[in-house]
Amino acid sequence: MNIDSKILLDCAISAAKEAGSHALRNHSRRTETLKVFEHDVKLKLDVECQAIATRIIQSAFPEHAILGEEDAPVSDKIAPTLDNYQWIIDPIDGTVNFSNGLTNWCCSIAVRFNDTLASGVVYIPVSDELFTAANDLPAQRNGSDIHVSNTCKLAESIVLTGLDKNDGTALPPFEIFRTISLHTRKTRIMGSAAADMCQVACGRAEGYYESGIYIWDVAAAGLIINRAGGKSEIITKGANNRLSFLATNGKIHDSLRSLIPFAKP
Ligand code: LIP
Repeated sequence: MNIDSKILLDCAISAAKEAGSHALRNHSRRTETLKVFEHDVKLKLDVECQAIATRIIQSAFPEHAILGEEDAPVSDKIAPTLDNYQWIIDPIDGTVNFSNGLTNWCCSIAVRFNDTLASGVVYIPVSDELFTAANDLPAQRNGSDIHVSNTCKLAESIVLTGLDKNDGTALPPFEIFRTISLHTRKTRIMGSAAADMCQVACGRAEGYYESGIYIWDVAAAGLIINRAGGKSEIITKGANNRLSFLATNGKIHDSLRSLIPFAKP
């Protein structure tokens, strides 16, 4: 990898903080909608925040590729660039929460070199929490090192998850939810995958699993969990950047994994 991961990390921090702060400052505009789907919304602020992050990244690294949720191509190939760096942006992860005035949402930005994640940032504007990591730097929250919890028993664990809109190709998400709930202390659906995974990284929960999630929701936080001493893993890859994804404190990984069906998301 040619570029120092700290330089990439600093750029990701600027981009995530600028984009997240723009969303927070413009909270009164949170219902300005571009599209409404059955289970989702696309906001004007999603697009504005991605443009802010993109501008910051491209002014530092004009030749790098950008994969952003708001204009993602229908392909999961890395766009060819001079040096194979790709930035992965989710400008507002937890869009429906944000749009409804719920507080759990964040901005997530990762950069990878070929298939290796170099740096990742998740910024949660409402609590002003900045989670960061690089492949050769520790995971941190607001500049202090963080670690996953030491809980070893699934029965004593909190697992955060989401219920994807099952299109019939994946195994029924309610069944998976029920199975996980029966084996853990608590299961929670909080509505922002990247923010959820940061809770695992800093020891507030033990695991995260979702059967139909996208690369931009989990790229940065997956690296943050790994660098905090946990483990993250793509269980299966579907089309269009869609994944089934598991991330834990490492100690409950195998037990939680054994409950998860291996079907395409
Ligand atoms: C959302 C996730 C949420 C998940 C949804 C969705 P968005 O991301 O973070 O936890 O359950 O399926 O992908 O669309 O708000 O960026």
